Amino acid sequence: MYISESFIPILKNNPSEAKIKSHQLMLRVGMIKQSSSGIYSWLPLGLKVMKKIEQIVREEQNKIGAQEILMPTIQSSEIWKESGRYEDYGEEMLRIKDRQNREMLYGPTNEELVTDIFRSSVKSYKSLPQLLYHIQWKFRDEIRPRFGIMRCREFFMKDAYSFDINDEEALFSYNKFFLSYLKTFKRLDLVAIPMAADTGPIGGNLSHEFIILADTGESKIYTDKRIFEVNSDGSKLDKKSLNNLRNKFEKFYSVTDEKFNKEEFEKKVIKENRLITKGIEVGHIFYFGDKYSKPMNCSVDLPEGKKDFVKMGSYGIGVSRLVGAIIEAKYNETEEIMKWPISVSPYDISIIPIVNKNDKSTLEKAKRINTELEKNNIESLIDDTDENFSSKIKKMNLIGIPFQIIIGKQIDDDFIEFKELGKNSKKVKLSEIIKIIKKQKEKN
Ligand code: 5CA
Repeated sequence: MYISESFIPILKNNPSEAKIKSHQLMLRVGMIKQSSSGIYSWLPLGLKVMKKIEQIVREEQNKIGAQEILMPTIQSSEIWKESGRYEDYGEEMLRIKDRQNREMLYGPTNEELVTDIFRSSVKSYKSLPQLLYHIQWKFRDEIRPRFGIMRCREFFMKDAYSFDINDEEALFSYNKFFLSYLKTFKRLDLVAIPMAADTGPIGGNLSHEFIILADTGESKIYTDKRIFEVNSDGSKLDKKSLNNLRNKFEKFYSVTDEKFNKEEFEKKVIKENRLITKGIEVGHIFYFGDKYSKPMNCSVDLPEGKKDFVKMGSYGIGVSRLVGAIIEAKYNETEEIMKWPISVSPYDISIIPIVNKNDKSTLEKAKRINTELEKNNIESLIDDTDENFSSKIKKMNLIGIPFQIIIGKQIDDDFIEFKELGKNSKKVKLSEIIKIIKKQKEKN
């Protein structure tokens, strides 16, 4: 993509309304534009990042056998009255009336809707388990939308729902999501720690929040530092491996605010290992048994002939929130550099030719390089404007594409100036650059 043809509305200065880095940067480089309080449009650069995150989330859901569906954003109040949540949900729910005066709402979450879909067709235990997920917009009329897309009103979420015959099978499903979350966040180059959490309006008694550490996070956490060393490598999708995996994490005290108990913390964690800090909740999983299936009469025939309500869980990832969370985690305060992980970077590499009005040879070279990169599925952003070199570099540093090619006046066809953000530049062959980038991309 050539900058001269792109829609990347960069602002000259940091917008004053933005309090945290991710919000500042996303507005500054034109990733998002606020349309009203807590409601944003996603512009090309921001949408590219979000789509890449979405695709990684999708692939990891598919790997555990979950199937994608798409539900409407507007729901009928009927099913919410059945579950008993229509009144309970309170003012966070955006309620609407249609022209027949029917009560509708913009879905803040979809437990009821998916239970209704499930109960209308599944009647026997033989069809279980089922894992269904969707990735789409949700709306919560947050009392205090803030930090840009981190806590907004309309946001993009992956939500999944599991249906099982009994507690044991349901916990197996829960653990599959537990593992898939660890893998998803790893591919996003994030360290997200599962922490025992409160269930809030979703309900149930087993729940983990996946938290990444960040001073600007809204969740207060109390943990045993050693939990950061636990890893999920090699874990398989069978009951035993998954149980072991959860045990490995749960050995270490690690909770969010609502679950914190001072006495327990001090008893279980020696002083040197205590960490009290802040983090961003990027995912949340729940097991709630028959909380919805019972009032909504969603049951299946059991092998012995009896009927029972299906056992359900739900599993969310804040896809749009992750765009901001990655910036919070990856922004280097001292060097003032944002470097996107290659797996979600809007472009793989930027090409910065020093363009002179009378001499376009550097631009010609940029085009030749781009053609070669394209052949190797490497996507570049080329600054073909005639701005001066230092403002071009500033712009690209701000956007945070992890690699740069700089084409100066002395054109050498064999060796190219190549730079990884935050490191020194070096002269290398194009074939070498292609190798480096491909290798990084393959890691994902
Ligand atoms: N149905 C359940 C399944 S997990 C659910 O809705 N859970 S949730 O309320 O915890 O939301 C899931 C994820 O969505 C959160 O972990 C968070 O990453 C994201 N999220 C929630 N509220 C907002 C918001 N106001 N703005 C941006 N992201 C949000």
